[in-house]
Amino acid sequence: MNNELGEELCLLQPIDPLPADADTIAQDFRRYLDYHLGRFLGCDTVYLYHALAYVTRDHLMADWRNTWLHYQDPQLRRAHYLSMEYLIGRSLGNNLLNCELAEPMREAMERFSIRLEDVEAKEPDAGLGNGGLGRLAACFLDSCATLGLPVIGYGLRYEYGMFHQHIENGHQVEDPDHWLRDGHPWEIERPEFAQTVHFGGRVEHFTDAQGHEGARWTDTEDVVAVPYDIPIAGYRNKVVNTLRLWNASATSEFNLMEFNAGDYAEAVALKNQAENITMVLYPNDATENGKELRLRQQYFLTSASLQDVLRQWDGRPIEDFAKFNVFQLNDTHPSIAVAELMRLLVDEKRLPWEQAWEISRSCMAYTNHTLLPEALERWPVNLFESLLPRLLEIIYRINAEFLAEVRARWPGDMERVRRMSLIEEGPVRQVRMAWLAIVGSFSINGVAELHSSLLRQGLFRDFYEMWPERFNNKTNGVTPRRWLAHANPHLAGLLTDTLGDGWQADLARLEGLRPLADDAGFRERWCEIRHYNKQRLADLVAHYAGVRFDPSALFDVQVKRIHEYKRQLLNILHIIHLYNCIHSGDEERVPRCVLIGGKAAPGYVRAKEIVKLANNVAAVVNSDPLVGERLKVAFIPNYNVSKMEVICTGTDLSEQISTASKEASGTGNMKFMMNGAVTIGTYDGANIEILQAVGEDNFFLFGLHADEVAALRPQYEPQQYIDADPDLAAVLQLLESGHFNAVEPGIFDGLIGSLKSPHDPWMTLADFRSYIDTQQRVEQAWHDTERWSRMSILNTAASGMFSTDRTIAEYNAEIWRLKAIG
Ligand code: 26Q
Repeated sequence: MNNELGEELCLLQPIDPLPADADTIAQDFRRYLDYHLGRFLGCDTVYLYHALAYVTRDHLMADWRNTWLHYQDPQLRRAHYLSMEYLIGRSLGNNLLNCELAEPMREAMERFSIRLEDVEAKEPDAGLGNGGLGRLAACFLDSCATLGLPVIGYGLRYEYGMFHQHIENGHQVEDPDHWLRDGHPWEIERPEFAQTVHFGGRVEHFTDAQGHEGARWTDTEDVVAVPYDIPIAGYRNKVVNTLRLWNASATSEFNLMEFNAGDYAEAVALKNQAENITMVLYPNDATENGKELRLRQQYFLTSASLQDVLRQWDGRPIEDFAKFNVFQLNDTHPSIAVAELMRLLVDEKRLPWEQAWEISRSCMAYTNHTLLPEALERWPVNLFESLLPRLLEIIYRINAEFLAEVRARWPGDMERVRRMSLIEEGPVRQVRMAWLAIVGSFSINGVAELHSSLLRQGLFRDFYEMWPERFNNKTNGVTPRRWLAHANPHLAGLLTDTLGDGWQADLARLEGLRPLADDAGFRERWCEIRHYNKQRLADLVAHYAGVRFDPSALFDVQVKRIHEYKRQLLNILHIIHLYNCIHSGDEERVPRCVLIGGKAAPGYVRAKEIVKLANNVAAVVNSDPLVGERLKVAFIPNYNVSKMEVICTGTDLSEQISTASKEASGTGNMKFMMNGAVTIGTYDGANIEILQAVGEDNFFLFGLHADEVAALRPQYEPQQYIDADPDLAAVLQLLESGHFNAVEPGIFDGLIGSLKSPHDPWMTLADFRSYIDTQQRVEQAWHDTERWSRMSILNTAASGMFSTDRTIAEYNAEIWRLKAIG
């Protein structure tokens, strides 16, 4: 049996784990610092971080190799997660936790008078994602490793991750995120497994000596994909899986050209063009349609990954491929995989089309993450034609055979054929990537119950009628290791004292907290920890936003990407309403600190205006002496994973206020709940399942439901709500008066206009009254400290089902069907 290196497998011996006592760790740390990094103990903390990361990585190596050796078993079925995004955040703390190294490491550092936390804080976030979808992929990898599932993550090694956001005069300003500048200690470059990816060129058709037709894609521009592997450690189980990220590099031909061709500059420019592919993450959480570089990225990821899997398959019967391999497509971004696998099987492996299609369709599974029609990916046919001509041919053939099936099933139904075609006709013909993913997959899932059912009834209805058995739901989750055990060490300690160890990988055990909600002593400990976490959050806010939060106030938080459908505007309207109440002498209010954070896509003008409005309202409220401590508002710049680790533990009220039907799931909602926040939310996405789990008494539900939103839309008249509601009228009046933009006249006219438009797709004003009233109920509950702490405990207790361990167990039971190792 040959292994990847072409050596006999038996030459590859497992290696022994390193001793993990504080003495050895301290020694190794000094060796890295002194002999590898060439730095002194008193150097910049960033080098201490590097030394610590290397020591930690060394401790992962033996398990990483052993896990890999396990996976070489030819009888093992494996899954390949294809995603354009992995929003990992920091790795040091998480790896120390999962590998049980935190304590010896802390002890070792104490000998040098170094605080582990200070070193951890030096790690830059790996921000290779935009938001929910990318963070979900990272949580999934953690759970796959913890469950011992043979799953490899494939992605791109962007040189620049998600931009850094800073605020200037209230406006968002973007700075590049050169996260690799100081080196990335977690990765291992493996040039020996590089793959070549083709672009451009043309297709030649031929008939071979046996009379079989074939296609040859020639005159291509080639780019080399070099893999960088990152270890993904399971929780205390000695399993270490792999995240393989591809880096684009020019082929060696470019180097030759530099010497031979007269045009040196042209040669270097071409080299740059090739290496541009993985230069930057597109900072868009909806869609940036039609950008050629984005399509290049998608194909680059997909082709390199599929070739890598086929390389490992080499020498085994291709008929068995689908029995041992499954691909999970994280949204349509890698959905070109459907056509690329066909190309590799038909053109390279010379399989008959029908057999290739059978294999291909049996090993692809697709997850949808959005219902917003404008976010559905479409690519102009002519772009495909010039960039990926062979793939376009393959898509045409898939489409022809698929539409023949549709016609056979619904004879004469031309309208249906038009709707279902992979090619959208019109002035610009476009490839519908979601349709390609559906036609090419055996499983199609949404990410929360409501979302999956809306997909079946709405967006994917035609396909559901054709293949109902392919559709399923997999409600999202979050990993409790990062989001509870690591982020909230004090609460984790209390949980372990109360429930015993092991809840970290068996989150349903949190149910055991329920009876303790009635225990005054327990509630007291709970509140002490929450107070500590709130102080930590207050320090973060003071540091980054320069606003003082008093931990005895209600901490009301909305952090997520800035998008109209998420309705940060509704939150801001409520803040203005509270401001009005204070000014009109309403003494009943509860002291409240409102925190808003999130990034706007750089080209999304309306979202940037929302950032500006949040900042301006904060400035006015915070500097008003009459308001004092009753209301504080802060916008935290550069919201990211490591900030969320602090934010979610110190939040009392979690704002999940999207227009019903628009938020596919949400996952921030789960992080807050797990850490004891109570949600104010609409009947949308996973909020519904959170509500069901925790019960109506422990959740502040408001607003129109999805069906009511749909029914109201054609007759939506925002002016009616304004006329009928003096509070709303007062809020809008203050906004329109220029109170929050005294020196910047008119800058919010567009925003205000959108709220008052009958065509406002997010129907913000329709939910205003219900939101305001529900916020009032929040305050009543907050007044009653005992009631609130009860609610808080019950939220954590009910959060067990929102562990990605449950989500991944379902993916595995119903889609992947992998055998766990160990
Ligand atoms: C597409 C084409 C071109 C450029 C960018 C994109 C692009 C990039 C990222 C489109 C969408 C995304 C990300 C979407 C996303 O994060 N969706 C969220 O997924 C979460 C995990 O399932 C859900 O919880 C959220 O409800 C959903 O909004």
